[in-house]
Amino acid sequence: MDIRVQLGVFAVLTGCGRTGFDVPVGDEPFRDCGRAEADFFAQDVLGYEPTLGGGAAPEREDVADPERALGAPDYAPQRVPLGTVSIGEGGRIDLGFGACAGLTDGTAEPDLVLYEYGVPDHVELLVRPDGDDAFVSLGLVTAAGPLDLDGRWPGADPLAFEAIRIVDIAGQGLQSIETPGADIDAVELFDVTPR
Ligand SMILES: [Ca+2]
Ligand SMILES: [Ca+2]
Repeated sequence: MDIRVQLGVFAVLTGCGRTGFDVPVGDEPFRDCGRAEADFFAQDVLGYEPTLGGGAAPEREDVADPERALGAPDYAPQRVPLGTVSIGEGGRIDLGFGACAGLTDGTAEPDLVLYEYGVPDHVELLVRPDGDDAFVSLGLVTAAGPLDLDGRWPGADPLAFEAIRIVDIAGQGLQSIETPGADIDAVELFDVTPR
């Protein structure tokens, strides 16, 4: 190769400039999973079936809105909307995390918090591992407070999960026709990873 051609090739290569890591993305700051507070809370309603267990749908309109389970906890007892969604006697709700998946820490420390209003109900908690189609049951939990998932997960730790399913156990907890089943305010993740 002629020296001038070699220099030309070198100039073209170095003229490429920025690598893929620092190419500007418009005026918006580059945002991936885990930078915003919202990434650590449920972001999408994937399913809501309050009558699945054969019970009636909630009588209060505001608690029949599954989006009340999204974002940071905002339950307020004297307000309409209350800030919670009632999942119905034996009903269920499926929630996703946008561009994120929840990530367990591989130890017995908590990985997730279920925020529930009022008397703690028992629910079945299921997770859908990242990239899978099916939910896997992690057993019965009390639907209030921090939960370790690793001790309940039959597979290898840590677990990345893209969605959770909360199923109410009928016939227990405070039974009300206005707000039947577990009353979910929010779901918070301790750690996340991009899906
Ligand atoms: Ca854990
Ligand atoms: Ca809420």
